[in-house]
Amino acid sequence: MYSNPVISGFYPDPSVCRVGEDYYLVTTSCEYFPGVPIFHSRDLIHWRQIGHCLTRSNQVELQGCASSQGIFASTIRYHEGIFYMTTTNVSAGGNFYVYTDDPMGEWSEPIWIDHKGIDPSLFFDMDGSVYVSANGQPEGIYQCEIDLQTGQKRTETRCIWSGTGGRFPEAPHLFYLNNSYYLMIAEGGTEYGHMVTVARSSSPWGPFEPCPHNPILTHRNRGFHPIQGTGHADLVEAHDGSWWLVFLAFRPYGGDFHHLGRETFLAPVSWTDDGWPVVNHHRGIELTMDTPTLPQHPWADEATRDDFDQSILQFCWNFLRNPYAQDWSLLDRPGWLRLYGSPLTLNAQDSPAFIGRRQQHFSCKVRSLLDFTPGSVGEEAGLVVLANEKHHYEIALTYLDGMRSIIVRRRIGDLEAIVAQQTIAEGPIELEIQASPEMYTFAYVLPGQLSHTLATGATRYLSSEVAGSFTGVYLGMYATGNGKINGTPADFDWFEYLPEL
Ligand code: 6LW
Repeated sequence: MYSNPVISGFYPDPSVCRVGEDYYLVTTSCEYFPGVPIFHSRDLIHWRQIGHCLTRSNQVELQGCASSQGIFASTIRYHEGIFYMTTTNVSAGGNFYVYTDDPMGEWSEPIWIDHKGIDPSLFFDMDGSVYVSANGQPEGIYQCEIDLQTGQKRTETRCIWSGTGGRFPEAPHLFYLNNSYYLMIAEGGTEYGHMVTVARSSSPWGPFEPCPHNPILTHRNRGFHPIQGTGHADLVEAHDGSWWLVFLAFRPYGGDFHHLGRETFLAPVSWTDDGWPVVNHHRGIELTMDTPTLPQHPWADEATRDDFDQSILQFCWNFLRNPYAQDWSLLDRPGWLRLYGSPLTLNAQDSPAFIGRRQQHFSCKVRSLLDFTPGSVGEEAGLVVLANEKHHYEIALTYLDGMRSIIVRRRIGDLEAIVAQQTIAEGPIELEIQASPEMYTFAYVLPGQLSHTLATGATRYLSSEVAGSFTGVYLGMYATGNGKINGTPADFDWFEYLPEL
C-alpha cells in the first residue's frame, strides 16, 4: 500500500534509474534555478531530494527565458559508474547532457548534442553503442548514435517510430529486455488526453511493432477521476525483480483546474505472456495504491521551519531564472535570509529578488517573520503565491501615502489590483498565507496579537489552465524597488511550511 503522488507539487516528467538497491529520479524545472532536482529512494515510494543537476549558471542559461520554458524533460541513466542526465534548454542551446560519479555532488559542464527536438534520452547498447532518442518534426521519435565523450553524432538522425496516432509523440525511452528493444513514449500532450504507448523491435532502429493493448496507461477516458493527465513515463526493474513505472499526472480541483502542477506518480508493472507491459493490471491509477511494494524505507520528515541559520540554502528553495548574486544573502545578517529588492518586480520575465518553494499540499499554511521598513516610495517586500509573472498574489509591506502599510495585491493576466491595504506599526511582522484547495487567505500577526486576515484569492486563477503554465504554484519571499534600486534590505528570520494532511 502506498499513496500517490509519490512526489507532490511541480515535479513533472520523472525519469528514474537504479544502482544496486538505490533509486535516483530527476524532474523538469523550466524557468527555476537551480535546475533539474534529483531525488534518492530505497523503495521508489519515499523520495528525499539530494540536490540539483544544474547548479551553475554556465550549465543552464535561463536569463530572460519565458515562464514554462527553460529546462524541459530530463532523463537519468547510469552506465559503468557514471550517472548521465540529458535534457533540453528550449530557451538557449537545446539538447545536452551532464554527468557525475556522485549524484549528491557537482555535475559536469554541458556536452551539447546536435539533435533538434525535446525529451532526449540515452540508451547504452550491449555492443557499446550509445543512442540518443528525442521527439522531432514531422512528429515522431528520432534517433542517432553519438560519441559519449563529445556528444558528436556517429550516424544520421532518423525517425524510428511515430507512435499510435496521438498528437505530440515525445518522452521516448529505449530499453533492451527479453531479447527485444522496447520503445516507450508519451502521446496526446501533457494534458487531459495524455497517454503512454510502447512498441518493440529486434533492432534499436526498428521497425517497431506497437503493443496490442496501447495505450498502456491513460486517464483520458476517466472523466471526474481525481487523477488526470497520466503520461510521460519511465520504467525501472527493481532490485527484487519487480517492475515499476514513474510518470506524471495532475490533480484538478473544483472542475478542470490544477494549480499544484504536474506531479510524480508510481505504478506497478507486470508482463503478459508474450512480453508486453501491463500497468497496475489495467486498473488505472489511484491516490491509494493497494499493491505489494518493496520493503518500505521512509525518510525522516522534512523540517517544517527553515531558520536560515545555514550558510547555504536548503534544496527546496529556488530562484526565478539565473539569480543576481547581489539580490540575496544568508551572511549579511546571520540567521536571517536577506533580500535586496532590485528594480525588477514579480511581473518581470527576469530574476527579481525572489526565493520560493513549490506548494506540495492543497491545504497548507506558510508563515514568515519579516523585518522590513521601506525607506522610500516603491520599496516593497513580503510573501507571494506565484504561478508566473502574469499570475500571482502577494501580501507585502510597502509605503503608501507616506505611511508604512501592508497590502494584498492580485495579478491575474492583465488585471492587477491592490485589494487590501492598511497602515501598520513599525517592527517585525509575521506574514501568513493559508492555502485551502480553492482559496488562499492572506493575514498578518503583530507581536502578541491574533492573526488579522486581510484578503483572499482563488486558487483557480493561478492554475495551469488559467495561467497557461507547465509549472505549479510556488510559495515564496520577495523584495522589489518597483523600478528603482531598493536600498532597504528585507530580512526574513524564518519561513514555515505547514502541510495540513
Ligand atoms: C516536456 C514534454 C512536454 O519536455 O512538456 O508536453 C515538456 N510535453 O514532454 C515540459 O514538461
